[in-house]
Amino acid sequence: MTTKSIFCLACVAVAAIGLLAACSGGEGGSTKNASADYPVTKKDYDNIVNTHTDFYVISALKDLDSKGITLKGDLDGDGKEERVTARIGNQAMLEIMGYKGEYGTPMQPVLGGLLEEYNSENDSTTADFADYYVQLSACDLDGDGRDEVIVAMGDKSLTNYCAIYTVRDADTDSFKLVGEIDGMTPLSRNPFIIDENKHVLTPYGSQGLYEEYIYDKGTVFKAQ
Ligand SMILES: [Ca+2]
Ligand SMILES: [Ca+2]
Repeated sequence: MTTKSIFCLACVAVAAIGLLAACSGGEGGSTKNASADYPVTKKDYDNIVNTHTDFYVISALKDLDSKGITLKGDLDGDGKEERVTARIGNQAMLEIMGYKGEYGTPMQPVLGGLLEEYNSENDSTTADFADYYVQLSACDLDGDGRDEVIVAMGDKSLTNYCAIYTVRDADTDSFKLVGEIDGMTPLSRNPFIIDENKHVLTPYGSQGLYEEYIYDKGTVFKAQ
């Protein structure tokens, strides 16, 4: 296991925020409000994924309904809005969909089996998922001007996963899964932090340890 040590977890967050040119793609989404000097707020420590921007939506699984949550904005910079939704659909199944143009693409992240387990239990109020959340975020991880979509699910504590999708230049199968990351236990802070290099950090423990993942050339890999 490759790990990197720094002085403290808070230092990671503060340094990342200080150096960060905030994640941003195109314009036009009503939820998109990226800022280069995004202030440190309690909210930064209350998400599964911290992109240091307001460009995310999150909901407790028990609060999701048929309308669900939607992340919308021009993710690929073509001037048109894309949407990603997480909602409770038919037969109480949690559905995650990406929409580009007129077409929708089912997004079926593995998420350590969480999504499958949730849908097999078929009951959003089950005690097993009482403290679980789903979060949709977007950030340009490889600097090509197109946002990647990050679908995350977890309890912000022991069990957290995120799946990374690219937005393809096509109306069908527009959202392609390129990698998944198992989050660590960050002691009440974010399981995943996007740093100033747009790498995904997964902090764990109390000694400032984290693992670092990079998305580049169409794949997600662990930094050496
Ligand atoms: Ca677009
Ligand atoms: Ca990108």
